[in-house]
Amino acid sequence: MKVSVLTFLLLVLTSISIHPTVTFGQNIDDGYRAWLNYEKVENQELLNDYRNVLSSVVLKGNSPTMAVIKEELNIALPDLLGLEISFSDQVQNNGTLLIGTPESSSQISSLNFDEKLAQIGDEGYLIEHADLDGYRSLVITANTDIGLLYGVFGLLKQIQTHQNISEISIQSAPKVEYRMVNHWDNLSRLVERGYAGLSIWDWGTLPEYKHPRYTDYARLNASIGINATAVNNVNADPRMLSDQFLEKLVVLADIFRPYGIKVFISINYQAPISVGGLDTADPLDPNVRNWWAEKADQIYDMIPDFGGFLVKADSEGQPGPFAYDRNHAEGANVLAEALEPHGGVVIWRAFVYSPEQEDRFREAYDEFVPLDGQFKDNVILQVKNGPIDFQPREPFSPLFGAMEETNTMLELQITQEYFGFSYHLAYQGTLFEEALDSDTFANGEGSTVGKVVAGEVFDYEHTGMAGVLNIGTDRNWTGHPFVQSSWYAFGRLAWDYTLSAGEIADEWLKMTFTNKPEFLDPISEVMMISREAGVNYRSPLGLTHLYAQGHHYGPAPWTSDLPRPDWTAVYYHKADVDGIGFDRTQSGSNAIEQYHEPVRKRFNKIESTPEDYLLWFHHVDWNYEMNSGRTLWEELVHKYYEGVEQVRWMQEQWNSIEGLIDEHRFEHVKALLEIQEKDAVRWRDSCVLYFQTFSDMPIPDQYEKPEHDLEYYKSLERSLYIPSPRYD
Ligand code: BDP
Repeated sequence: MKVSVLTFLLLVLTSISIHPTVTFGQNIDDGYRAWLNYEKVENQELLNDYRNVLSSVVLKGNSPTMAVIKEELNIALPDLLGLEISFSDQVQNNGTLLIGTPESSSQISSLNFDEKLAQIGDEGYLIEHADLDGYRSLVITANTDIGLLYGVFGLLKQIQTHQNISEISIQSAPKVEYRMVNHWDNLSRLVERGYAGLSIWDWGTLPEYKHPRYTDYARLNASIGINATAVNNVNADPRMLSDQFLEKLVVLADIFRPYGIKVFISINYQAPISVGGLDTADPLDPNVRNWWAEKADQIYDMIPDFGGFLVKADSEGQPGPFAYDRNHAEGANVLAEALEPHGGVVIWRAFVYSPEQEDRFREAYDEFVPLDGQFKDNVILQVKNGPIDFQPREPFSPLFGAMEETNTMLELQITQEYFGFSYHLAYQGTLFEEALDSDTFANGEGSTVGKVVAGEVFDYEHTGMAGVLNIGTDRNWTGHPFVQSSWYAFGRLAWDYTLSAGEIADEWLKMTFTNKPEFLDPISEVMMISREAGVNYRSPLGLTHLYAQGHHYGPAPWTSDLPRPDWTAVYYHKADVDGIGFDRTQSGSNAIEQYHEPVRKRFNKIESTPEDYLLWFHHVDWNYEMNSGRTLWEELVHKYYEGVEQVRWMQEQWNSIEGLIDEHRFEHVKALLEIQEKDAVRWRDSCVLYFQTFSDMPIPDQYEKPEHDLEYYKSLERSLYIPSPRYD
């Protein structure tokens, strides 16, 4: 009997250790809480400090935003500090947190923060210590309740990242007006370039069912300063403007309002015909103008703080004003006119390219620069960071710095369309930082893209940054847990473009996982090299767009036979027996003329072009000597191999932190890194073997040899099923 009990126990124990993964019903960390994880502060000294400052909370004001502040503190502080918070009306003892505006709190107005408050606008906040009736208190104040909400998240971040708050004094305000996420969600709930499940907008159950996820979505966005969301795909279904969908939208707008988030929708330019029953969508037709004006009136009746329209027009087959011989400005202005009386804006995208253009790089600039000054003040031009399309590395789009009289905002991609979907770890913070720090020289040195976008170079009426955020119904929102970090980084940089990708990565890791240095040190390094690794194993040295057509996942540098040359890979790399790369210098397509000096001169000359951008601008001899002393061919091979080694290094680092975080997320990322390593090898071998057919040079001996021949890799393009394809 004894023996059998023992055997039984032994069996149970072994089965636990053999199957350590989670079973149904267990409370696992599935990543749903993202960076609002509020992990308990274990360090006793810090914990005491925090408790001393936060033992009671006084909230002033009764708005719905004050209610969500209370709710957030109720979620966060008990978890972080193991403390039930007591809310009171008055500061009564040391260690009170007082939250209010000068209007809602006479105590705050007596503190004379006027000068500071005058500098932080409607959304900024202050966190300060103050003596109130002889009690030492912590104060969060702002000009509006939304500012207070941002301040509360700001304070919680201090605690989540274990900062000393005994001497805290923070003044923070956003540098751009619209900090916006764009969803490419179809009404069918399939998400274009979405790799994390279905659309989080459950249109079928709206407006009746208010899924709790909508509130958590708002919390996550507000916590990083996002204040606008365009909820549907830029390849827009006209029915978004129908009464049926507008009623659903009202519910989302109501949920987001207390969090300071305005809703936008993407519109289809033909809507006056398909929804309105008119026989034209010509922007200069009086009936069309009238239709848009009435549509705007209707929307604002339903959603008084509606943000406006996001528009993809005359781009990739989307309808637009060209059909009526009207230009982008005429097309945008009719919408702007309709929204203007209500304070709305039109966000007009500049993502255009045309089969007639010899070099796709040039198209957006050529189409939009002649129209500078013709757009109404409530139009904002939304420009992708690079001239082509969210590639792993692009030089900055020359439109930044060229549109002196047209509000110009930046569009970045959070969803990893070109970075291995939700299967690869590729923190985009470093890419965003690189884009924002690029110097346009539009108004002398230091006219960075960040400054242009913040309206510090030209005097823009409206400013903004948009991030394409194709989150879905996956419990952790983004599929790969680390894609959350790019969402987080986007919000933080939209708030303040001067922050560094490194400090943001650190913050995110601490808030999402743990503050343990043994975890942070290696994994922040992993994050910081991850994007470069992705560049190296896909398209180093300024190569671009070597993807299999359609899904954009795997390599197909050999693609040559498609209805349009600018959809092929050979169009972009131009490899031949002499060399590789796209000549965009004066002797080539002369796209470099779109940049200001000295950028133009720098990219025009091979010697002064940074090697990371080399093949973006030059067709380079295979024997060209690189900075390392290697030939171009050797350097290219070296980079491809380096990319794979970097992924292997990332795997080692990740494996080394086992036990420091929860098992569920550990195992998930570990498995994804295995997929990434396999993919990286496939990318490397496909590209090196393919380019070798032109260079006719050997892969140097020190490198492992590709396991298969080129034909094999080509066959994978056809035979491998790629999950999560493009959904139209
Ligand atoms: C490309 C995507 C496509 C989008 C397009 C856009 O492949 O799905 O519709 O951008 O930004 O990157 O409009």
